[in-house]
Amino acid sequence: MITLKANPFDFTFDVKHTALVIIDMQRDFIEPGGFGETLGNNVGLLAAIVPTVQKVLHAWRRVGGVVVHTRESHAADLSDCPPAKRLRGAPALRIGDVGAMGRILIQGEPGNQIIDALAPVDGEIVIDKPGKGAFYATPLQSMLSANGITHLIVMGVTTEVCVQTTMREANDRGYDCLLVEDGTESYFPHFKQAALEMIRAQGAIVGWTAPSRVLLDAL
Ligand code: TIU
Repeated sequence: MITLKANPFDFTFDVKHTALVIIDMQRDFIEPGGFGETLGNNVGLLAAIVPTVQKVLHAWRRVGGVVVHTRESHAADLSDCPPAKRLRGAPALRIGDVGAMGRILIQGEPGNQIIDALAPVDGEIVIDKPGKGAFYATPLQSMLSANGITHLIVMGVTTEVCVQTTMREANDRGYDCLLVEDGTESYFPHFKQAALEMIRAQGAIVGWTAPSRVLLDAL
C-alpha cells in the first residue's frame, strides 16, 4: 500500500487495484486546428502539462499499473453525437466538419489521436467516449471491474469539463479518485483552480488532489 500526503487528507492505494486514467490528451484539444481551438480557446495553455503527464505515465508503467487512455470522439456517421452537442454555440467548425487535422472529433482522424508523447502502448486500455465523462456510453466500468480496480489516479484535460465529469461519474460508482494537480489543465486557469477546490472540498466530496512530485516520490 502507498499513502500520499494529498489534499484534503492522505490518499492510500494499492498499485494492483489502481488505474492511471489519462483523459483526452488528444491532438483535438492540444494542437491548433482541432476542436478546442474551434471553440475559441487558446490551446497553447494545455501543452504545458505534457512533460508532467509523461513523467507520471512512465513511472506508472515502471511499477506495472493499469493504464487507461480516453479520447472524446464520435463515430464517422455521428450516430453517437446528440444534435444538441453538435449544434451548441457558434464554433468555427462543428463536430464532423473537416478541419486542419481531419474531421473534428471523429474516430480515426489525425486530430483524434493521442499526442505522440503519451501514445498508448500494447496492453493499455483506450476508451473512445462520446460524452464528457468516461463512463457514459463506454465499457470503462466493466473493464475496470475485470481488472479489480477500486482506485483511480487521474490526469488530462480539461480540468473542469472531461476530467471533473469523469471523476464525478467515478465517485458515484464507488471509486476513490486522486487528481494530479499539475497533470491537468484548463483553457481557463481560474476554472482549473475552482475545480480542484470543488473536488477536494467537504472532506473529499468528489476526491483527492496532490502534486505529481508527491506521487512520483512514492512510486
Ligand atoms: N471544451 C473543453 O474544455 N473540453 C472539452 O470539450 N472536452 C474535454 O474536456 N476533454
